[in-house]
Amino acid sequence: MTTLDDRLVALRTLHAAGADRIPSALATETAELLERATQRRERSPGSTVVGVFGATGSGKSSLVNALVGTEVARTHVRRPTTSEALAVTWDAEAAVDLLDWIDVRDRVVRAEPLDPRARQLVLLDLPDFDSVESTNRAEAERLAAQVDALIWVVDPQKYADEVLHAQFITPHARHAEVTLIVLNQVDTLAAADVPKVVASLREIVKRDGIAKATVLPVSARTGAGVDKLRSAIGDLAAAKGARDARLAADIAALADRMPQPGSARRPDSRAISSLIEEVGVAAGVDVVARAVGASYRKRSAQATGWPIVSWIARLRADPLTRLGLGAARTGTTRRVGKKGRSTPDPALHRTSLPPRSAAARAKASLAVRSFADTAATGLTEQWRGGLRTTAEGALATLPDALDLAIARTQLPARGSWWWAIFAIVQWAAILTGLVGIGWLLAAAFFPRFGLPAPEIPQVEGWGVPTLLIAGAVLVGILLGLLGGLLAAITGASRRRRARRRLLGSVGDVVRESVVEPLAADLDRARDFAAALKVATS
Ligand SMILES: Nc1nc2c(ncn2[C@@H]2O[C@H](COP(=O)(O)OP(=O)(O)OP(=O)(O)O)[C@@H](O)[C@H]2O)c(=O)[nH]1
Ligand SMILES: [Mg+2]
Repeated sequence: MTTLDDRLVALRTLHAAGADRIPSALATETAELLERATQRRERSPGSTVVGVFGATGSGKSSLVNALVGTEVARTHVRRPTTSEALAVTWDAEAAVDLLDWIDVRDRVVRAEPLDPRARQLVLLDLPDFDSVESTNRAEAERLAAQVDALIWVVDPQKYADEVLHAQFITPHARHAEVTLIVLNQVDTLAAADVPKVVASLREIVKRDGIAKATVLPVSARTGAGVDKLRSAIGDLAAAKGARDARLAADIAALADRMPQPGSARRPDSRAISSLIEEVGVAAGVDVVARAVGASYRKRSAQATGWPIVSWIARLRADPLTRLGLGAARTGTTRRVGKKGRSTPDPALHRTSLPPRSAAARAKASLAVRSFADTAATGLTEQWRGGLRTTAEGALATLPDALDLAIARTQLPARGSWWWAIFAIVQWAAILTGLVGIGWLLAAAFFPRFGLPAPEIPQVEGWGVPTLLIAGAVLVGILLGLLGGLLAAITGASRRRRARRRLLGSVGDVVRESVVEPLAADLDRARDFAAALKVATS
């Protein structure tokens, strides 16, 4: 069983989740209804306000008099007669608050209740709703929204009136539980015609949307049927549920007019991963990862290459530094620059990644938009539009956030332990080579200066100094080749690791600024749909 409290909670959800997804007029009505429900529930919980509505001359005032049993309301042949609402109460104290709130000034207090169960009844005689006086109509409409139960009074001439049915009864189709339809002036019909007119009226009301309406034939003039009407009013007042039933019907009627959001599932992890991949590639993850590999290879060549020529490598700029992602910014240590300036804070610093090409930017935008569209599948147009707006909002902040995330990513930048060993061996080889050269030079030139030439031992017919030189050159070449191979292998693994880390950073940004806001939208749609179900049940 759905209680009024459940419905009010649902209505609050509809208001919050539906904001800018439902037409603004509906949003305003929702806020007004929430306010009205709160106001009504704070006042006279035991009272039941029953309003008597109808066209001018249908006999509303006469009927109120007949019900009360004395002339409390003015009736007249001149039209319209009643221009201000009149309240009849049987417990003046209990209803004061309520009557102040609904702003009915004209009040009479009676002693003898029209039904024993209706001591806390407030009966309202109202101006006509189809009046030539627009203030009458406004007053009737205002109170139709505020009373707890509605009595529609029609007469045999105008019971099929279009205005009454289309503009008043149909919008209150949800209010059947708190609605009585009274066919007045049955004394003007031949007795045999009464059931026919009642049946015809019931049929029309059915078409209005009220399947099981209570239609009571009465005559205010002769008093026929008035007792039955009194007891029907007594039923409404006795249950004391009219107030809640009315508010529940208001909520249901309003919810009936709200657009369905449809239903959609949250994007799965595969879709999220491929979005991150696409956005990451567009943001230059591969450019940076390749630079990490190239930087490693360059530094490795510097450290392990043939020392005589490896200084040439030193002249080339480090590929990472060229991107504004120098080793100092990416490693754990922060170096102080050559001129004593400290390296810029990565949080403030932008990478100098080549400005993303129009094509790359378009690709990232497309990826985000199509992710949002896929996520919105199953939602109705209004809600899809909402997700699209969210995606556009994310796209506005995404490039900067990605740049920052890339700048902040800790890239693998340390050297390798084997560089030192290679360097030592390289230098040892060079020294060995120099010894060989010195030896040969000594053998050639010492005799000229009258010095004894050093002896040159032979191994397998080769002079030892020559072998030393050849060995040094060979070791240099071999180390160069081996170092290059190791640097290529390690560089590739550094590149892959850097790519993984960069995609990790990109993933954090994409999750926070794209996936989560869209998921929140989907949750909103789901909450709205659930609330709609409760409100209309
Ligand atoms: N024959 C007959 N005449 C009725 C009956 N009820 C009301 N009348 C007459 O219809 C006329 C209008 O009655 P009111 O009670 O003033 O009608 P109303 O609906 O209050 O009209 P407004 O205040 O102008 O909206 C009066 O002349 C009544 O005497 C009825 O049951 N039978
Ligand atoms: Mg009247």
